[in-house]
Amino acid sequence: MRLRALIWDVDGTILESEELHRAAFNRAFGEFGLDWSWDRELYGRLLAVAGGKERIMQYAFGFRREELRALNLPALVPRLHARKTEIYNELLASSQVAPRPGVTRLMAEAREAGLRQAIATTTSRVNVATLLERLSPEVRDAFACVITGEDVRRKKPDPEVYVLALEGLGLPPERCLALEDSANGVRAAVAAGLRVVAAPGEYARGEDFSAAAAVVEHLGEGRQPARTLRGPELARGVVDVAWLDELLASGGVSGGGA
Ligand code: XBP
Ligand code: MG
Repeated sequence: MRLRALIWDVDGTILESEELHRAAFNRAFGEFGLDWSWDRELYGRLLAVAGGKERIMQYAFGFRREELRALNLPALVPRLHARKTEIYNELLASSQVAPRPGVTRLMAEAREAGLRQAIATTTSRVNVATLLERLSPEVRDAFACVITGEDVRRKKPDPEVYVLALEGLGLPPERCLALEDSANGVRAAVAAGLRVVAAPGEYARGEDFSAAAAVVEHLGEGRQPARTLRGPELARGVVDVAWLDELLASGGVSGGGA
């Protein structure tokens, strides 16, 4: 089998978590006495910037310039983001948000097939730890390395996080596949030499996935078969190891929107 490893994005890919992030940001703003509130439409635009601290800075400079003088952003943003992260982890630990269809199935299948697995995310490390706590032990232990926002100087669409994940796996990109939900994430993985399967997340639908080797509705499982939006058909209604290996061997079809 050509395929040796899967590299997983987190937010939007493993689970639809951005609504929990958005709620955490808004609650932190309120606790800090800021009359900032990110609705879905604005948050969808702000997600073009990966990384919560960077996103807050982008918002302050882009939408609250008149307040900048009164705000000591370099001191405020780290404290504000640290509180947001605490709130996010409380929400994640108590929420009913489950992994997306097919995610835990494919993680377990990949482990059974002897594939190595890694995580490459721009979210904060503690967020990933809380998420993994919610997965079964055999799935949680399947990850050979976890690269997070704290491990990189430049976040997606920069390839750094994927380059570090490949180093952690000790594998060349040609033997791996990345799983992503956003155009930024696809660009980061492709720039690291990887082929990518995109399953557009709730905030990323309509983005440009032309650089992905294939685009699917989601990864599919028993009662929730998945459709291909671009690329090889899912004959069994699911993204499984055999389909991924064939995609990699075929050279992957990049190009053409989905
Ligand atoms: C998504 C992100 C993160 C989260 C917020 O990460 O860009 O910034 O939106 O988490 P990915 P933080 O899709 O790469 O998993 O506030 O911890 O950054
Ligand atoms: Mg993502």
